Amino acid sequence: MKPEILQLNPILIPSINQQLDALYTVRRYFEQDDKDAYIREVGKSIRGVITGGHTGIGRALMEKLPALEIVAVNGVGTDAVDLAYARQRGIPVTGTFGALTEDVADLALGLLLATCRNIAAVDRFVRDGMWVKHPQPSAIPLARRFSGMRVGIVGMGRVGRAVAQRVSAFGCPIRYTDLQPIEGLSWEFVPGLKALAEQSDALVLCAAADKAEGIVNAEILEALGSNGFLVNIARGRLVNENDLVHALQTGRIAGAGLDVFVDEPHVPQALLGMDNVVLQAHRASATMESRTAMGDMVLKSLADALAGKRPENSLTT
Ligand code: 8YV
Repeated sequence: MKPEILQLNPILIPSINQQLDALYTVRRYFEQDDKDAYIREVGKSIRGVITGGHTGIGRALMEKLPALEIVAVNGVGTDAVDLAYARQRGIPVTGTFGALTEDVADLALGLLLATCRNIAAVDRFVRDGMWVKHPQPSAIPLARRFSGMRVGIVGMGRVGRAVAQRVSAFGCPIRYTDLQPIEGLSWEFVPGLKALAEQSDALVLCAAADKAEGIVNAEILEALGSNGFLVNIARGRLVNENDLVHALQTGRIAGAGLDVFVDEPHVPQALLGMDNVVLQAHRASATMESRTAMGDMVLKSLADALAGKRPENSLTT
């Protein structure tokens, strides 16, 4: 009999789904209307869970899976998983560390450029026929030069470093903050987010959200200043969204490029009408390449755990 796996989010790579189906009985939780009834029906025999970084899995659901041997996160953020409870039960929780770094960093660059150069707003201007109606150059406000901007990176893990490498090519002085300075990095460490914001023209959030909820608040945005830009490709809850909306509405910061939000897929209504904000739909790792590499890592973690081996990427065992 094939082991039973509970899949909390869809996987968009057909070859990964084919391999999962060949090896396991895949219970597609995300397709169920009555999820509680479904868990009552299949919960006892589930040996593995696949979940997304944003979805994670809480204690309440894990408690209903008594045979659970692994939680494989199809992503790198494990902030939505109850790691302490998994640890207590000896359940490995794995992530796809390293598989999506380049694509997430690429999107950060895209958002930096798009925000500073008003790419999305000007695209709308052209599509809406406004260029023809208002051909005078003054119809579109001048943008800001990204090359040479002082970039502050919040969280210097794999993604933070990949962002730093990319912005170096634009001649940007780079500083970063993290829990502590990271050995072997040539970029300047700044202790404290406020000090980093004061010394940056653009802040890029690359930090894990586990213990950093709301760290970007009114005070930090004020420190970033009216010429400053914020890019978030990490987690929405790193930012106090009300403070961000207020800072954008009142010109306390210049603009924002956001891939992630507090209550996805809901985006604060006020942001939708702002031309100095570029919005994405939690897409930073959404490439064929990353998602294939991520799926391969999920398959490997499941296979290891269900064969009684400690998966290499386990954070809890
Ligand atoms: C994914 C993520 O969108 O890695 C993460 O933590 O949030 C994203 O890469 C998600 O995990 C895909 O399910």
